[in-house]
Amino acid sequence: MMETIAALATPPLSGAIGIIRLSGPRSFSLLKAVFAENRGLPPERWKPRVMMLGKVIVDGELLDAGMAVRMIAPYSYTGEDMAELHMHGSIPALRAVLEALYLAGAAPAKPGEFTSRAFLHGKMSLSQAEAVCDLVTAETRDAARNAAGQLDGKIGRVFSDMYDRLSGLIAQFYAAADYPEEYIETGPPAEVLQSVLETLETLLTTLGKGLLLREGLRCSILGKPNVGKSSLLNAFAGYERAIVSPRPGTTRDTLEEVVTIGGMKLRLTDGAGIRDTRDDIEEAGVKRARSAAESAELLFVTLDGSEDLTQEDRAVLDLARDRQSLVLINKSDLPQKLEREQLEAAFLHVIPVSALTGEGLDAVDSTLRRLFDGGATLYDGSVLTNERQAAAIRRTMDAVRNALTALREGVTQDAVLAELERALAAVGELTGRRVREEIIDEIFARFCIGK
Ligand SMILES: Nc1nc2c(ncn2[C@@H]2O[C@H](COP(=O)(O)OP(=O)(O)O)[C@@H](O)[C@H]2O)c(=O)[nH]1
Ligand SMILES: [Mg+2]
Repeated sequence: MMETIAALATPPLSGAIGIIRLSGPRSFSLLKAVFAENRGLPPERWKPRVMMLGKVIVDGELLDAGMAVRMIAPYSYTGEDMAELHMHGSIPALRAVLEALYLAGAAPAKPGEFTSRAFLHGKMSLSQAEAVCDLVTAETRDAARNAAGQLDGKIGRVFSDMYDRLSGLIAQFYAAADYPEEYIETGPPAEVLQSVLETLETLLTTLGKGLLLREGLRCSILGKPNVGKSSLLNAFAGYERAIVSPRPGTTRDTLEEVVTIGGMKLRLTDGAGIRDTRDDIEEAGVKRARSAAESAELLFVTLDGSEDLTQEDRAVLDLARDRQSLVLINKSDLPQKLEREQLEAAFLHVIPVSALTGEGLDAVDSTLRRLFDGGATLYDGSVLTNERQAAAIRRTMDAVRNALTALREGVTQDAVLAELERALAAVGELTGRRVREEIIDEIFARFCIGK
């Protein structure tokens, strides 16, 4: 018998509403410990999936007015009996209700336990469960849309189709061995395997974009002191992330801020201005800024448009040569001195901006949009974002390739079958049909409580 779990499903912050979820066989009776429907109707008699108005009462003490709803197994998110209590988002009141529920016998839900129960009860596949986590933690519209597509089963259908094709093939091999006289061929094995390989290969090629979507692109703001690097970081972040000062050499540590520009998630770093210095702390900062720039996938080379180009600027521009970079000519609100022709000859994207007025930031936005595939990739759930899935796909492909080789070389059927079984096991890890408990635990541990 499964325990009945309870948790706060909304963030632990004060807000308009706070929702407590219950799942398990005792959901309805436990709800009675904290909620009284206005006409005195016990949850067991409520129409399922209809919100009931009532009072939140703990130990005879009125805590809130709220609404509650029940869902009857298997017609719920988890597939179990479930109840939700919608209260005002008052942290002390919500906490009191949770404590009362735990005292009455509910178990505190572990991270991801609602979704893992949904998976265990067959309400969703493993890739759909993983998509729940991706959707909740998505930071850009593309990431959210892709996760929603996967939640809808987009990638899961590919996996389960793979599973069916491989298990069909295995059955065919066994049938041929056991009942050669009734041997029915559903398709030439080599062709089935080849098409499985192609499908998986295509999926795997989307991983790079998927990881970018998840992890973001590392982008370094690079320039000599005082050109407005920290001001630009703040302008992109939308708040005063870094200290800005007219004094050169203010920023020493590297600061990172996750921002969305051109629909792209960027890990934007700002650091010390690049110059030769005798100050050993600043020197350490310059070193860090250089190494951040080296590992970055994109550079925002920043210049001060109100000044002539200096030797220090040229040294910075040298660092950006042959790198994916945008040259930002900052302080466009001031009278301009900097000559742009030479720069435009050497760099593809030279954009005047003003961190002060925000001028030109939209051009940075549209340039990035164009640079990074200009919306060519449809993030509709067909983009692989998950390393675990990628690893299982690689193992499947490896086994399928071995099976193909074995087939072609005409070795024993047993050898082919062993590889096919290995491929099936790897695909089973993708769908969740044959997945070890540790893997499941690991997946759901990434969730937050209440999901
Ligand atoms: N007029 C103007 N001043 C700016 C602009 N961006 C930065 N500044 C000023 O330039 C100075 C240096 O800015 P800061 O962001 O600290 O430069 P950093 O050393 O490159 O990080 C500060 O006084 C800023 O107020 C801009 O777009 N226009
Ligand atoms: Mg700075």
